[in-house]
Amino acid sequence: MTQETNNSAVRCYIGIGSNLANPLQQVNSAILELQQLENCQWFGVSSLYRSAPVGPAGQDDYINAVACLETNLPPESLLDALQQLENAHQRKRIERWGARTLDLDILLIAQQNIDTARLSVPHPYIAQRNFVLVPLLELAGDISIGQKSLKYLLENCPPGSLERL
Ligand code: A4P
Ligand code: MG
Repeated sequence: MTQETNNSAVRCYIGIGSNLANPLQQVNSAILELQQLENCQWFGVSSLYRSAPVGPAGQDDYINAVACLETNLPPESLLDALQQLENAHQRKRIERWGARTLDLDILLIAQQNIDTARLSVPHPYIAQRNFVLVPLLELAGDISIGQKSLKYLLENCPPGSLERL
């Protein structure tokens, strides 16, 4: 598929999550697939974490990680590419924050603020989730979101069970 691109590449952070159908395998294969994305240059991935579910009760624990890449895809084309990967993992959208085989969220695109019908960047819940902030800190210890450092956001984040694998 030919994709529209911009001239300059921007650094993006992608949240990876799974709590269905062998989550560890889902996340590991998503990491390989992200490395193959067209028009994207791979910069690496955090450790993997096991985290308690946020959302409807009765779900299994999640495996979470954060990946870093640079791309010259426009933001909504990057979202399209990530949603294609989710669909390839038989992702079913049944309930908000419900169990899923694979969730790929755009956490940050450089310092951009995006608010369209399909896309909010920075990801709206980034500051409430230690399973996002802790792996992000591994990759980008010195970045700020808005005016706040990652370390500050983490100190003020609601606690949640998180285990590095
Ligand atoms: N969308 C808007 N902004 C973005 C963005 N920055 N990145 C839109 C990706 N998508 C974005 O997403 C719904 C719509 O959000 C998309 O069609 C896109 O246009 P979805 O993935 O279909 O639904 P969702 O994931 O259930 O909704 P939402 O609000 O994105 O949920 P989250 O924030 O992804 O939370 N607990 C643990 N421990 N670990 C987890 O990873 N994840 C969730 C999902 C809940 N609880 C969790 C975890
Ligand atoms: Mg999502």
